Amino acid sequence: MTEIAVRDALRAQRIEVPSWAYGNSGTRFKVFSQPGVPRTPQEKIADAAQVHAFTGVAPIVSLHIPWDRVDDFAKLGSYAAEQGVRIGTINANVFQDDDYRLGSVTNPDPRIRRKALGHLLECVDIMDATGSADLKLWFSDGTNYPGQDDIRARQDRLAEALSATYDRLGDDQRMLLEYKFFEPAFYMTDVPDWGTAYAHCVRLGEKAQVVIDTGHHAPGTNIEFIVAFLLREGKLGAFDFNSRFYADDDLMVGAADPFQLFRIMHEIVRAGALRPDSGVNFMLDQCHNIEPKIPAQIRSVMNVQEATAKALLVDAEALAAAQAAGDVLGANGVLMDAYDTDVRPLLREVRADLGLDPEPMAAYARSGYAQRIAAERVGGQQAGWGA
Ligand code: PSV
Ligand code: MN
Repeated sequence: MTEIAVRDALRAQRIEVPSWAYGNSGTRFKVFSQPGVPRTPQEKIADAAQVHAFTGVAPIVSLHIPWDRVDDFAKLGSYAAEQGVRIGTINANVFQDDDYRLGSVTNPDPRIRRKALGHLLECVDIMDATGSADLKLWFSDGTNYPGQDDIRARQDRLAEALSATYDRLGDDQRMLLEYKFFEPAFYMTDVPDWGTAYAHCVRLGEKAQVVIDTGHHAPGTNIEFIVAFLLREGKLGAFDFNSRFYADDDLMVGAADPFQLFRIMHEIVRAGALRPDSGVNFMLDQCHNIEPKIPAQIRSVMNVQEATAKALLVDAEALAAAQAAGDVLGANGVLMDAYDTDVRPLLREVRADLGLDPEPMAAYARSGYAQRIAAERVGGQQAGWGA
C-alpha cells in the first residue's frame, strides 16, 4: 500500500464509542463514582463528542436501552448532531430484570419470552427514531446446572425470537448477534461462541451478522482466525473491542495484548474491511472502573489506530511471496516488521492533516473539560451500572 493510501485509510477510519463507558462502573464488589460523570444520555453524548473532537475518528455513539432511554429519541439524535456526533448501534438489554432469572428469549415461561421479545422490537422502534442501522443483541441466557433446562428447546426459543425480531427490521437495518462463552450463566450459555451465532445468522438471512466481542473467548482462542473466517463468509457485522486478562474484563482495547489487536486488524486490512462502507462496525465496549473515562476512551481509540496503522504497513506483496515460497521465517518476518514499526509519528501527521492536535491525550488534558464537568455536574443521579 502506498503511503498516501495508508494515510487516507487512517483518516477515513471510524470507531464507535459506547455511551456506557462514560457512566460509573465497577465489579460485583464495588462501583466507584467519579466527579463529573454524566447524569443523562445527553451528558454521555457530550462526553463522547469530546473523544471525537480530539481524535477525529470517533463520531458515532452506541446507546444501551434502557440505560439511555429518553422520551424523544429523534430529539436525542438532533442533540447528538449538534455535538458533532451521531447515534449508532442500539444495544438491547434483556439481562437486568428479575423476570430474566431463568433467561429472557429462552426462558421456559412464554410470558417472559414475550416480554423480552417486546423489548427487542421496541429497540427497532428506537432505531427508526434515531436513524440507527444496527441492533445489537447479547443474551445473558443460559443455565447454571446440568439438567436445569432443555438445551435444544432453548435453541428453538432463541431462533423464534431472533426470527420475529429479524422480520421487524427495515430494509437498511441489521441485526448483530453477540456471543459470549460464559457469564452470567456458568454451565451453559445459549449463544456461547461464534459458531452458534453464525449458524443462527445464516438461517436468518443477510441482515443478520455476528459480533465479535474480543473479551468473550476462552484464554488462548485465536480470535483473528474467527475474524478471517467470518469475513470470508460475509458474516462479520461488528466488533466490541476491549481487553481481557482473565475474563470479560472490559479493559482498554490493546492494553492487555496489542499484538493480538494488530493480528485482528491485519485480517481486516487483508479483507479490505476497514473502509466505513465495508459493513464491519468497529465499536468499543469498555468500562473504566478506576481510570478517568474520557481520556481512557481517547487512549482506546488511539490504540485501535496504532494497530490499524501497523496492519496497513504490512508489505502484502512480500508476505504473499514468502507464503507462496513456503518461507516460514520470511513470512513471519514481514508481519513482525510491520508490527515493530513505531507508527506514532505517522499518526501525529494524520491528525495534523485533519486539523487536530497531534497529541489527543495532552490536548484533552489542557482543554479544561474534565474540570468543567466536575464543577458543573453536581447533584442528580450519576449514570452507572449500580452493581
Ligand atoms: C456483555 O458482556 C456485553 O459485552 C454486551 O455487549 C452488553 O451489551 C455489554 O457487555 C454491556 O457492557
Ligand atoms: Mn460486548
